[in-house]
Amino acid sequence: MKRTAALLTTLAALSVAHAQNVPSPIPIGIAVAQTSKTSLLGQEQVVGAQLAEKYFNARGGVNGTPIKLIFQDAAGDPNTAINAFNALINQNKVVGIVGPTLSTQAFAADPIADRAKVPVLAPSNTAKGIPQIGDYIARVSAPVALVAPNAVRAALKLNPKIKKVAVLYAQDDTFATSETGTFQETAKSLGLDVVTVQKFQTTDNDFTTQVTSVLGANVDLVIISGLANDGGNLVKQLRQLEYKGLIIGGNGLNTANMFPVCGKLCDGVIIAQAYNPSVNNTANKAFVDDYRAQYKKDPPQFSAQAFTAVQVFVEALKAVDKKKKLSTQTLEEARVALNSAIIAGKYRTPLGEVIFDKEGEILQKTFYVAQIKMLDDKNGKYIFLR
Ligand code: 1QQ
Repeated sequence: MKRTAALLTTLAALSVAHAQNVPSPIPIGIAVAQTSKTSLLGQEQVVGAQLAEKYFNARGGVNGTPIKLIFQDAAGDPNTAINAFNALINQNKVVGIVGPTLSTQAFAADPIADRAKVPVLAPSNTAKGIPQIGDYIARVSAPVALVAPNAVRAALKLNPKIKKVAVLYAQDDTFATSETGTFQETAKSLGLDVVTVQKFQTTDNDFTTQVTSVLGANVDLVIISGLANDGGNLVKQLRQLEYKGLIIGGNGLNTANMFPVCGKLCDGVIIAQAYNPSVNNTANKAFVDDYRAQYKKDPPQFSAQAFTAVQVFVEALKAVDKKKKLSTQTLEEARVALNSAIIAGKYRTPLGEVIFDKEGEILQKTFYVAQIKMLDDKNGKYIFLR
């Protein structure tokens, strides 16, 4: 028994001594929602990341060494995100992680990567406080506090007579709770009256109680902070019960995968965007062309943000590799260097020019607003208002 223990200690010491160098291809982890209801958002991220892998590998990868994306399904819960992060860090030995999909998950999983000194690029975590989770956490998804107000301003432009507002939010989602705060402050600062605030759960399907309150309050704008499935059902039930005014959806409703949920009744929903397919630079043009060739439509925000996260990793890895060949660096060494390089770089991405502040917060200049135009029961498109 004692001998076995001694042997194990020796083996452990040996494996530390032979700490692994960065392999070729260079493994980058992707931990987004591939299953669960959150996959309505995550599927678009998978596509964006894959397009980036193909695009950058076709252009020499990291100074001649290809990258390889390794997917671990982070699904929709904090625990499933934690499992995906652990697998990527300890088994797949990735240099960095793109993920998870939800802020709620990020608050649980990011501290694990931070403690392991593995850089994380959040592709869609927009709640307050994400980059502040730790030194190794940065995001390419602009904070909701900057993006969401644009939707309220756009709604007022469409209907300057708006006065009374109803606000609804999913109280079991950290992001939705963060976002509704922003929406409510914005509405008030623009002189609107928030006459009712209704709560729901992301797992709810029946919104009769909330819709009845909204109709009773006689509002001309409804603002929803939830996720795609619950948000879509809420839109549907508002329209079925004859709510006629404008509807703003938050970032959790920002996917074409919501279209089959509310069908034609999704028509007219206004959603602020951190991406516009008309961004004029090389990376975005290639991204839009590749996406259109495959899906016959314009790419959505979540795909563009995932593409951008992979791009930032690739370009920061190039900078690290230039200083010292990645193949001669241990994984631990490379992860630390990569983290510093991310913050130091400047990137021309589908989102436009991306730089970070020293905490890892994205400094993005331009935001947009789009309105859903349904073409039939399942398909629709985003018309950009600005
Ligand atoms: C967050 C979000 C999600 C709703 C986008 C996938 O913005 O959780 O922060």
